[in-house]
Amino acid sequence: MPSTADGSWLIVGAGALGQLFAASLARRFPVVLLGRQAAEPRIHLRGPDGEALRIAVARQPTTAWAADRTGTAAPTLVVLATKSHDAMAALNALAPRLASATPLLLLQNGFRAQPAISERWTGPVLCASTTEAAYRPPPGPHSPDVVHAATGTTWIGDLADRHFALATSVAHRLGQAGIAAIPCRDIRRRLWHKLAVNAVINPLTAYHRVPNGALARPAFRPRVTALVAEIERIMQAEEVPPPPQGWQALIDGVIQATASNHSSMLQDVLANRPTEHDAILGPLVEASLRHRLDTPELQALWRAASG
Ligand code: KPL
Repeated sequence: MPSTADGSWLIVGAGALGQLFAASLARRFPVVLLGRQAAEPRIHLRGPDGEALRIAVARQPTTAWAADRTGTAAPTLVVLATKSHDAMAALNALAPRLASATPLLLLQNGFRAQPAISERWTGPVLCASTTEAAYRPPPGPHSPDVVHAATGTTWIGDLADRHFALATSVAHRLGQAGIAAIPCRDIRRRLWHKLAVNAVINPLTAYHRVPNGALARPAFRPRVTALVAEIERIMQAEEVPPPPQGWQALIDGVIQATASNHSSMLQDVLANRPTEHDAILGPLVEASLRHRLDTPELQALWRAASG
């Protein structure tokens, strides 16, 4: 079983996070970034202090890489940075060219791709929960490809806690590339905590087309607190330990800290892209049904998001 993250990494998905990871890693390590389309072999990144960086990155369309039979070296790790609903199809397209023990690192939101891919893939599957903030600005003559709005922390572990040495090695390489990363043994808890935050902020901001901070306004408070109370009961039933400050304070803290952000779901809605509502709300809706919990606010959000 591989336990190091040496060698060349393949990053799949040229969204904000995929480009941020690729640009950061490419300055020190061999990396190839795959996206839907052919693209210039460089990423124009605006850093958190406003600095403009142009970083050389090897890039290819995913389909071209998958079809290449010329025997280019297989990657030692694949970072899946697609949207949650595209992750399994991306892996299936690449699988014939990957060694069956190739480790994966999943960067998806929610809790859909993580259990499904952990079950399907033959090699180790690491999951990440990150607070790195990055977005793709609207295209323009001087627009960067990606804006790294704020640095954060990336937690890495696998759902069965079987690959801590590998998680440590991957976190180490990310740290060397300037992405602060910490291996952990409780990634499921961390993913569910992030899911709770996203389940409140993303659908409400996307539905009402408001920035995250609007959810602190009196008009939204009754809905936010009712939703948090439902999520708290689901988490208890699922035996997900609460955050030390409590669920309401956790979620209000993120609303405040990201007040001027457009949530990723609002960005998807505004850009007419499919949203991640299934990956974010689906696991909570299913858990509430499993435990026979009455969750009217969650059900209403689910209906609005799926409709
Ligand atoms: O992760 C986020 C997202 O938009 O997906 C939050 C934390 C809500 C920040 O916008």
